[in-house]
Amino acid sequence: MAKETEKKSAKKLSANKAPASKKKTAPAKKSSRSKAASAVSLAEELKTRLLHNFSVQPEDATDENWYNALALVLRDRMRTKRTQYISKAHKQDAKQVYYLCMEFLMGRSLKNTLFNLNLTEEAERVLSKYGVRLDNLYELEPDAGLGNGGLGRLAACFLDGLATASIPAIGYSLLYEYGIFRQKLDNGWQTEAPDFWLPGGQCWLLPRPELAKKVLFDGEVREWWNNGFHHVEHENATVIVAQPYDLMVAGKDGHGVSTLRLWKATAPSDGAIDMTLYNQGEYMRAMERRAMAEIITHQLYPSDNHREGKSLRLSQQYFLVSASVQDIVQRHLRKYGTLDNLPEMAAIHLNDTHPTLAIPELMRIMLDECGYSWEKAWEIITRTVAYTNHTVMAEALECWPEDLFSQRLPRIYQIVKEINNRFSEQMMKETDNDVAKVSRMAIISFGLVKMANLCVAASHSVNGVSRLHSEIIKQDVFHDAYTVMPEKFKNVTNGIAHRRWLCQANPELATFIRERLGSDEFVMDASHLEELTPFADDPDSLQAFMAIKRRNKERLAKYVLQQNGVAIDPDSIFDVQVKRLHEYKRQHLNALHILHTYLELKENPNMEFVPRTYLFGAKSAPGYFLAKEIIRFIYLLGKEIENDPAVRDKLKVVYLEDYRVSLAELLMPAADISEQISLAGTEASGTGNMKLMMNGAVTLGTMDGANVEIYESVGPDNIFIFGMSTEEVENQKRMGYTPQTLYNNNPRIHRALDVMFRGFGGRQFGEVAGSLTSKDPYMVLADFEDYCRAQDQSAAAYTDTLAWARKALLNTAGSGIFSSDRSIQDYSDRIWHCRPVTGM
Ligand code: 26Q
Repeated sequence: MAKETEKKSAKKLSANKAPASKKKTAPAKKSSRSKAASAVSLAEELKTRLLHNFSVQPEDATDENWYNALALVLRDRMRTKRTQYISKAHKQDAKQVYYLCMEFLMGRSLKNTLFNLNLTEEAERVLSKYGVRLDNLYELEPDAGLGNGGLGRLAACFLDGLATASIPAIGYSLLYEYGIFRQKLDNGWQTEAPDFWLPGGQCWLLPRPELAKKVLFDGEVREWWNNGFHHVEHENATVIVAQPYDLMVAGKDGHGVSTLRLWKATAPSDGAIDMTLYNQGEYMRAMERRAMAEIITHQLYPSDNHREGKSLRLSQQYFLVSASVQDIVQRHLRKYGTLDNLPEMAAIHLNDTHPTLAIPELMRIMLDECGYSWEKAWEIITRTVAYTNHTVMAEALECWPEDLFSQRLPRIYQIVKEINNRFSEQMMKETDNDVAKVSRMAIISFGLVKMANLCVAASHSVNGVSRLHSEIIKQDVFHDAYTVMPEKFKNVTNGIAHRRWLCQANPELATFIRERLGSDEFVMDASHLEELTPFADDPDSLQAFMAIKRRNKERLAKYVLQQNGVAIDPDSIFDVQVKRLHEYKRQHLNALHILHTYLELKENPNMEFVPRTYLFGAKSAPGYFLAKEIIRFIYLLGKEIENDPAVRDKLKVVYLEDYRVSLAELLMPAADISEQISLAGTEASGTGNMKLMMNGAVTLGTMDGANVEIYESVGPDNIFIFGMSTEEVENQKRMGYTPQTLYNNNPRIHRALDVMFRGFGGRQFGEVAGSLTSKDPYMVLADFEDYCRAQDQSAAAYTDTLAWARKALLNTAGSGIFSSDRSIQDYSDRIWHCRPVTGM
C-alpha cells in the first residue's frame, strides 16, 4: 500500500482546498450557489489528485487515472464528513454500534458513494468535459468480495442503513488479500481463480497505522498472586500485528458515515525485514516469520453454511476479535475512562458465531488488564453483547477441538472453561438439576468448544433473521436455552439496501416510482413504495412498468451474448435462480424440472409452451463435490438443449459464470421469476428473494425463510407457492422418507433420473441422480410434482400480459418492509437500544 504518497498528497490537498470562508459567503440562494461551488471544487480536487498522485494533466489522464482520482477524492470527503459526524455523536453521547463479522461482501463503492453524496451528476459533468464516461469508470472497479454470500452481503447492506439512519457504527472484519474466488467453468466444471482485488480496490482504504494492535497466540499462561491481586502473563506467545484500514460508507445525503475497519495481519516489524537477523544471515527466517503472520489474512474461507475445522480459520477468528475488542476498549476508555458504562454506550453485535471469541477476549481484557472482578466483568459483557444466528444447518454450527483451542489460545481457553463451569452451575439451579438439558447447553463438552452455546450464554439477545427462522431457533436449535431464558429470543427479519438494489441498479424503475408517487421520499423511506399499489389498476403504468423490465432484459441479454455466446429472447420468461450452490437450496430441483420439460418438448414438439429462459448463477465451495456436479449438470443440460434445434428456441438454460455483487446488480432488474425453492425449514431468510421482488420479479417458492413474509406482503395472487410446509417436512421425516418409492412410482421422475444416470453431453450424472434416489436429504423428489404445477401455473399467468404486469408491480409495491433501513430500525429499537445522532 502506498501509504507514504497518500499521506503526502493528503497534506497538499488540504492546502489546496477551497477556504472555509468561501462556503460561509454563500448565504441567500444557498442550494444553487453551493452546488456550483462544489462542482468547481470537485473538478479542482480531481485535477489536483491527478497531478499529485499520478503526475498527469486531466487531458492526458486514462480512465484508470480518473477512477483512482475520483475514489481518493470521495474517500477524503467521507473522511471529513466522518470527523464531523463523530464529533457530533460525541457531543450527544450517542451509543456506538460495533458490528463484528468475518465477512462484508461490499461489491463496488463508486456508484453508491456518488449516489449517496448526491454527486453523480456533477461527476458526470466534470468527466464529460474530458470525454470520459462515468459508466466506464464504474466497470473498472473490482468487487470487494470479502464475503461468501447472504451473511456478508447483509453486513454490507447494514453499513449503508446505519449511516443513513445516523447511528454511529463501526463494522469490523479482515482485510483479506484475496476475496471470494473467481469462478471459471471448464465445460461445466467449476475451477477457482484467485481474486486479488487490491490493485483496483485499495484506493478506498484509509490506512490507520496509529491504531495498530498486537494479537497473541500460542505460548503459556503464567499466573501468580501478589498483594491479593491476581496476575496473568502470556509467555512465549507468537505476536501478530493487526494493521487497520478503514473503508467508509456514506449514508444517503451524507447523513452519517459508517466505518468498516479491516485488519491486516503483519509480522511485528512490518515492512522492513529484521536487519539483525539479516546480518546474521538469517534472512530466510525473518521472511518466514513474516509469511507466517501474513497468512492469517491472506484469503477468505470460501465455504458458506459449512464449518471449516481448520486451525487457520480459528486463528482468523481470534485475530479479528482480539484486534477489534482492543480497539473498542481503547475507544471507550479514551472517551469515558471506564468500562462500567459499556452496556449503556456501546452495543457489540456478533454476526453469527464466527466472532464469538469477542466474549472471552473482552473478559480477558477486563480481568487481566483492567482489574475487574469476574462477576462485574461478566455482568457488563452480558449486557453489551448480542448475537444473530444465520443458519439452522447442523453442519454449520461451529465447534472447535478442545486441544487445538487450548494450544492456540491458552488464556482464552482458561476463560472459556471458567465461563462454562459457572454457566453450567447456574443452569443446574435454573433447571432443577436437569443434567441432560444442561449438558446439551454446555459450552465445552465431549472435547469440543461449542461457539453457539457460548453466544447464547453470554448474549442478552439472540435473534433469527426471518419470522419463521426465529421460531425454528426457539423450537429446535436453541430449544433448551429458550426454555430457561425465553426473554433473550427475538426476531429481526433481514433487509436489503434498497438504494443500491433499486435506485442504483434499476434507475429507470426508480424514475418510474418517483413520477407516480410525485416525490423522492421512497429513497429515504421505502415504506412509501406501498403507494404504488393503486397503479396496479392503471394500464398505462403497467405498460410503462413492463417496458422498463423489457429494457433491463435486453441489457442482460446483451451481456449473456457477450459472455456465453448465447442469444436469449427478451420476450421469453426470465426465470432466475441466483445464490450460493447448496443441496438445501435445491438448484437440482430446478434442473430436474428443466430436464423433464425438455424431454416433454422432445416428445411433443407441438405442445403449447411459453418460451422460458432459465438463468443460474452460483458458486460452490471448492471442496463440495456434489455441488460442483450439480453445476456441471446444469451447464451441460443447457448445452444439450442449445444443440437441439427442435427445442432451443423455446427453452434455454444459461449458467452465468462468477456470480457476484456487480453481476447481481445487472440481473435483479431483468428477472421475471425469482426461484426460492429451498426445502421448508432450511433457508434462514434469503435476501436475494427481496432484491428480486423489489425489482418486480414474482417469487416461485416454498414457505421457507422470508418467503413467508413476502407471501404475506404481496398476497396469494402475486406469488407462486409450492411444496411442503415445515410441519409436513417434519411429519414425512418422522414417518420415514423413502425417495426410492417416488422414483419407482412416478414415471416423470423416473424418466428424468434415468436420463441423468445414462448421461448426455459425454458425461453421466450418477452422483447427483444417485443422491436423490438413495437419501434425498432435502426431499427434492417429494416436492417435485408440486413444483411442476407451480412452474406451469406461472407460465400460464405470464401469457396474460396485463395481469402479469400487475403481479410484478405489486411485488415492488410490497417490498418496502424489506429495506435494510427497516431492519436497522428494528435492531435499534429491540436490541441495541440506540438513537440517531441529530442535526446531520
Ligand atoms: C464457518 C466456519 C468456517 C468457515 C466458514 C464458515 C461459514 C462462513 C459463512 C459459515 C457460514 C457462512 C455463511 C452463512 C450465510 O450466508 N447464511 C445466510 O445468511 C443470510 C443472511 O442472514 C440468510 O439470508 C441466508 O438464509 C443464510 O443462509
